[in-house]
Amino acid sequence: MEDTEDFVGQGPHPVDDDVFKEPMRKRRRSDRDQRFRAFPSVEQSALKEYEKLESRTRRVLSNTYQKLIQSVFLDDSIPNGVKYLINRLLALIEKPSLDPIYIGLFGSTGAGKSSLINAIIQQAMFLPVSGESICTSCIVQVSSGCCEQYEAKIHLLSDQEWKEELKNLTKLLHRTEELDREEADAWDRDDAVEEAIWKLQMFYGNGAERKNYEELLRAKPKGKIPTSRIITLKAEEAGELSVKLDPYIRTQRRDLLGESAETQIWPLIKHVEVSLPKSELIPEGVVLVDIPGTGDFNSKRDEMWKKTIDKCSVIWVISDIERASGGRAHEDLLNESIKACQRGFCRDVALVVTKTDKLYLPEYLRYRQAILSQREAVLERNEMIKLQRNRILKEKLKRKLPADSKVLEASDLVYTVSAQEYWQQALLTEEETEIPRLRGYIRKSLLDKKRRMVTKYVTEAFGLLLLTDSFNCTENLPNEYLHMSGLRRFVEEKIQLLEKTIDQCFAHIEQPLQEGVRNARTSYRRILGACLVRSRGNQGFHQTLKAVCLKNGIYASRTLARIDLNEAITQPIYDQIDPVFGGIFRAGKPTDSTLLPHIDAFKHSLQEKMMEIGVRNGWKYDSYKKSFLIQEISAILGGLEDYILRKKRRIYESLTTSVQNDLKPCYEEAAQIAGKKACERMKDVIRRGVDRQVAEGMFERAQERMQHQFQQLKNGITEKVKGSIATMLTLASSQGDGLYKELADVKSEYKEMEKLHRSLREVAENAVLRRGMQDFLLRMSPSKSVPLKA
Ligand SMILES: Nc1nc2c(ncn2[C@@H]2O[C@H](COP(=O)(O)OP(=O)(O)OP(=O)(O)O)[C@@H](O)[C@H]2O)c(=O)[nH]1
Ligand SMILES: [Mg+2]
Repeated sequence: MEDTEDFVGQGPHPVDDDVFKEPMRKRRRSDRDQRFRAFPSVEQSALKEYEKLESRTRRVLSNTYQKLIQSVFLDDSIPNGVKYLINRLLALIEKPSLDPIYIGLFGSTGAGKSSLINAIIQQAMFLPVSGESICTSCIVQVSSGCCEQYEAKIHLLSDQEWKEELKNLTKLLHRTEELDREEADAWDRDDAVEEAIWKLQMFYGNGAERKNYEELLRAKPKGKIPTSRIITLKAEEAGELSVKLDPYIRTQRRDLLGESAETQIWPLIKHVEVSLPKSELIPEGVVLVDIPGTGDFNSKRDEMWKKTIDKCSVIWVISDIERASGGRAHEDLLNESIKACQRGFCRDVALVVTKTDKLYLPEYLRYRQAILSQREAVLERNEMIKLQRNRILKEKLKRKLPADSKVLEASDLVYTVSAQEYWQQALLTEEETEIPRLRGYIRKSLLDKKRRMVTKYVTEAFGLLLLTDSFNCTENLPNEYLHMSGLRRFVEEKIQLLEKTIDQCFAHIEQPLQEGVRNARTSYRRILGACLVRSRGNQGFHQTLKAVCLKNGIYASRTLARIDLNEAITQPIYDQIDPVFGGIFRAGKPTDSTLLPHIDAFKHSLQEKMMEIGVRNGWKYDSYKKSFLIQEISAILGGLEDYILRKKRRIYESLTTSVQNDLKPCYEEAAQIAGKKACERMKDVIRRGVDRQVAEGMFERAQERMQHQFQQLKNGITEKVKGSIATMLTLASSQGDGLYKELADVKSEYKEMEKLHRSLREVAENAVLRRGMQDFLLRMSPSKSVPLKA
């Protein structure tokens, strides 16, 4: 997709912007215009229309709500039907407008993540960057628009969380005296230990590393810790905030023990949130997340690291052009992102290759016949990389994700950017640095999400208004039909059928799961062996191994590749189930194994039945009751989708969780080992422990647990459906049963809501139309000589 920023202000507005002649106060209007400054006019119009639709829907809902509560306020008892209605209205009114879109920048140290964010937000040197050592120390979230100033919140570990960290750090350093000379040397070089010592010294001062847990609990920290556990920084200017923020974010060098107040609380920092004033460049509602490294030794931070990845709806895997292919770390990061698509909310993965300006021309030209300038060479290489990486990435995604995943439809999976050239423009134009293209990507993601959200919101609101209005409706309702056991029986049968379909759909996982377990049984020794050796040998490894055991098989630090024994030995199972698993939970084309389309089909069959009943009973064309039933079914089953997405993660992780659980005693035993040959003995305990567990059916248990999770999901789905539909039918058929009462007149609200619902289509059509016109104008424009890509 081509970026459209050039277009701003170029052409006339193709379509009258104000499709709804809304009597809007002046101030509010200009406020909204401000918020979309980041968008070119075409996208701006679409976003504004969706915002208008949403805010007007909210207004209608609040008016209705007010009228309703006024009309029942003095009643002794409020009928159940009305209660249901009031609760639903309130829930919808209070629903937050749009959860922010998290865009995760994920990459190894030095890849250029922070530099890229600085370029995107157009603030050179805002986040600290460094070419020499690991720079960003924690997760940093950057967003815009929430306040007038530049603001940062530094979130610290809670007291409890720090105590847990302290316990682990001291355990890691424990019994060092028992080491013999050789091992003491190794110990010195161990990363895990160095980091632990350094953290304790920084927080409590020199000598802290020799104290035990209880002593440290009584020790007084050097720095002052705010009771709120949040430090807030504010500034008028970006530069000013950047200076204040720097010591909190920048990784401190271990050889220079900082004495400043900021560095003293440094071991406590969990993550940092930065918000910019309204920005021209990143729209409100978007959060760019700088996710450094591959996890953290502290469990809380490590959990956050995973959760942060999972909450991203877009992940950009950032990699230095010189290391864009191959490289263990790069592959790990890619795999982790793909996993996030499986278990989390991620819908989109892209590869962003950075530092494209770095090219040594004589070297590049050696293998080329042509004579190229530096610039030509850079552009040529960019194209080549795009082609090549696009293909490789697609193949990889295809192996892991179902064939028609949304990600695979994307034409561009690869971006070649230069943050340095964005500022210098010595070689490339701004366009060619592809920073504007990434901004376009961000805007498109936001627009897509807004469209989905508003459509759902308006549809649901419409259903509620239908129901509210039907309370007062004099339409002759065929209550007897709704009462008839026929309809209930129909629904029951359909639910049974749904249950069966879900079973069939989940059954697709059985075979790959079994296959995976077989593979895991034959390969776990080899995998474990590979995890337990390090290229450097045992030297400096045994404390890391101890850390692995203290953390039940998982060790993550800023400097080493993540070690996760549980994940490693279950990987053969994941290799087998991944495509099927993704297939079950994806949205899109219905196949036997896809869950959501089955639920959709269920929805349609119920809705059809309602229509049929309506026709047979001579309901008017847009009878309230019929429409309400149809809308409400959509709302009930729409809510189910979120439920399923939330459960997905638990199911996916059940294999590793189960294995971790089973291996816990063995990790605990190994963590106790110290003294001579500790490393070998630890490995031994782990190997034997795993052997024993495997013999006792560890993988089979993991398989069972996953199957059990699937069953639970099925039960959850059918129970929810049963409950909601029963309520709905009771409501729909209960007029005259004392559940209903004459309510305030909401005719005008209903009419307005109906209009808003209709204009949903109009807005979508307008967007398509505008886009087409813009493309046409762009093609016609003589100033735009750059050919447009298809
Ligand atoms: N030549 C060139 N250098 C760049 C570019 N982008 C970043 N760099 C340099 O690469 C180095 C690392 O950049 P950072 O932005 O700190 O990398 P990071 O991914 O944030 O690294 P960590 O914070 O350690 O995870 C710095 O010296 C940057 O100046 C680029 O487009 N071109
Ligand atoms: Mg960084």
